[in-house]
Amino acid sequence: MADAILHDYFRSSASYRVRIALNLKGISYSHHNVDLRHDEQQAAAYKALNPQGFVPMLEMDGERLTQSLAIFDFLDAHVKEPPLVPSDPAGRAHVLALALTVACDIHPLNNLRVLRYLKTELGQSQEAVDSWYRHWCLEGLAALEGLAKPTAGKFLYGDQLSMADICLVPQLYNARRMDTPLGDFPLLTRIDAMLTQLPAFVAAHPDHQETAS
Ligand SMILES: N[C@@H](CCC(=O)N[C@@H](CS)C(=O)NCC(=O)O)C(=O)O
Repeated sequence: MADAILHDYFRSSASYRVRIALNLKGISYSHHNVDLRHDEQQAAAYKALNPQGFVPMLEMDGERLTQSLAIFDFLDAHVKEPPLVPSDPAGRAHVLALALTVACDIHPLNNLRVLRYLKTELGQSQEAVDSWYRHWCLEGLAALEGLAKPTAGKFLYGDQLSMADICLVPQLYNARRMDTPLGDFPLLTRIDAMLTQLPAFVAAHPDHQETAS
C-alpha cells in the first residue's frame, strides 16, 4: 500500500480523529501542515485539492479523501483490523449515532469559521463567542453521555473500541481548551482518561505533532 499523506493541523479535532484511526490501523503516513491560524485552508493551492477548505484531507492509494467519518469508512475497507464499527447492524447504528453526535451536532457549531463569523460579521464579543462554544458543547456532550450510558462498557459502545471513541477524545480535548466544565460527564471522562493512555491516541495528540507550538 502506498504511503499516505495527511493534510492536517495539529489542533484540528477532525484531523486528530483521523490521526488516531491511521495509528490504530498501523498505516504509515506523512503530514502536510495546513495552518488554520494563517487561513492556509483557504489558499487557492489547498482549495484546488479540497474545495471545501477543511482539514483533514487524506491522500491515499491515488484518492483524495475528505470528511473524517468517510475516511474511517475507507480505512475500514482497506485495513480490517481493528474494525472501527461493530459488524452487527444494531451495534453499527449505535456507534454511528454516537460518532455523528460529535461530528454532526457538536463540532460544526463550534468550528473555527463559525466562531469567527460570530465575532467578525456579527460583531459578538469574545465572551459571547466563548459562551456560544460552551453552550453547544455542553448540550451535545450531555446528549452523548445519555446516549452512551445504556450500552457503554470499557468503551463508549460495549467493550470494542470504535469510531465513537475516536470522535470523543478530540472533542474533549477541544472542550478543555475552551475551559468547558466536564464534571457532569463521568462516563465520557472515564472513557477518555483510559483512551488517552493508548499508544495510538498518545501519538495522535496535538502536543505530540511536530508542528505543535
Ligand atoms: N465534517 C468535517 C469537518 C472538518 C472541519 O471542520 N475541519 C476544521 C478543523 S477541525 C477546519 O478545517 N476548519 C477550518 C475553518 O473553519 O475555516 C470532518 O469531519 O472532516
